[in-house]
Amino acid sequence: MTSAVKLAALGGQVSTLSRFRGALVGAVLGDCIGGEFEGAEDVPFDRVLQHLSGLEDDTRGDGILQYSDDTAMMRCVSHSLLTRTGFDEQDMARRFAKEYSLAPGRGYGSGVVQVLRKLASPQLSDVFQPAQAQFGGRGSFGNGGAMRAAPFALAFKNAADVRRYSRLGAMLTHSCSLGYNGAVLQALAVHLSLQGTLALPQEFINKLISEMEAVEKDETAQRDSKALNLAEFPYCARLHKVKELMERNGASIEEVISELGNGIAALESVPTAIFCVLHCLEAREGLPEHYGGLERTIAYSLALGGDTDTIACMAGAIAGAHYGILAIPQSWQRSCEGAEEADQLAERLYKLYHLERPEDGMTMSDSNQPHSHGSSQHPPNSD
Ligand code: R7I
Ligand code: MG
Repeated sequence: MTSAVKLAALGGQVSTLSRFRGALVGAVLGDCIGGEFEGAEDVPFDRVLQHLSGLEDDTRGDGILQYSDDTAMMRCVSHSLLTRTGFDEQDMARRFAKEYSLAPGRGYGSGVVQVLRKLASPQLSDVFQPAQAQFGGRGSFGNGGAMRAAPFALAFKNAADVRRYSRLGAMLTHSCSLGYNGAVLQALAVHLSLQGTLALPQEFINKLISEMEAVEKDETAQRDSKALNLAEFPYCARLHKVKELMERNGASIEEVISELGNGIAALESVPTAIFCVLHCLEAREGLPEHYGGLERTIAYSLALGGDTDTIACMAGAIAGAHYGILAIPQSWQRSCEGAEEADQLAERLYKLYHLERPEDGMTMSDSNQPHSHGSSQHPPNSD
């Protein structure tokens, strides 16, 4: 039986609007709800559950949990892809810079703010250049490219486009391969989840491993992992650990943190987010029985501590694409700033995804160079 047939047999409905809405709203919720524990070392389940039950209190008002840079930048990505009907690096870069200048206090990484300030310069012609100057010229390996990658999976149907544009979109701020390949992995995970692949978890993880084997073959990726003293094919190595932890079924929080990480580096957080989703496909000890899979995923991501908002944001996008919008409690949505807008953006991205584009069906040759990649059918505008 082919995968598609197997998924159909499992009743997996493919790429429904509900999945698109779930993905973007799930991401915003992870960001807003996860902010409470950002940087915490040890987060007992009791504290997580107390925080989450507080969201059910109607007297607290709407939008009380504010979003951070994760959602701020994801909004920019969505608006840019929608306005330009595709990827336009100039437009996206300008939106990042403008968003940062209007609301600099959203918790941006300390390095990326230098990039965002440079991107605001009207004299700048190469929008990839400021990112390349970061960290002694190697670029950032932070998870800032990955945290905002979900909309690429919602805008492009073909895996090759998802890979290509999530990479370029990340390179506007993160030019180290560990940074942009984390974004590619996150976007591919959302892409597969939208198609119902999480109904077969082994297939999901194996597919991600084979995708990343191709991605990490790249010469720059090989060079960067060597320079940073990492294993060859570092994302593949982490994804194999995810598989081992899944097979162990019942790994402790401490084991998960020590084997996968919970930090601000993309390598220490994207595979972790993927594990959170896979681990929470079934009921878990310490989490309420009435919780559905999306609630479990967000709760579990918070319990890992560390970069909780970003890990929950990435896990929320992947899980939301699997369970759909109806699995997200209304009270959680009401509590989070930006959830309503994310829902509307997801609906518009759904239309873009299904739009017939001239390049559909053509084979895309992936290039290592960030230039000459505007897929937009319009010249950059200045809005
Ligand atoms: O990756 P980025 O946008 O933000 C990462 C996290 C997210 O959780 C955000 O929500 C925010 O809270 O922070 O920001 P960057 O500044 O590019 O990278 C984040 C941090 O990773 C940097 O401030 C550095 O501490 C570290 N880092 C590096 N350190 C040494 N060498 C990233 N790249 C390097 C490097 O090459
Ligand atoms: Mg964060």
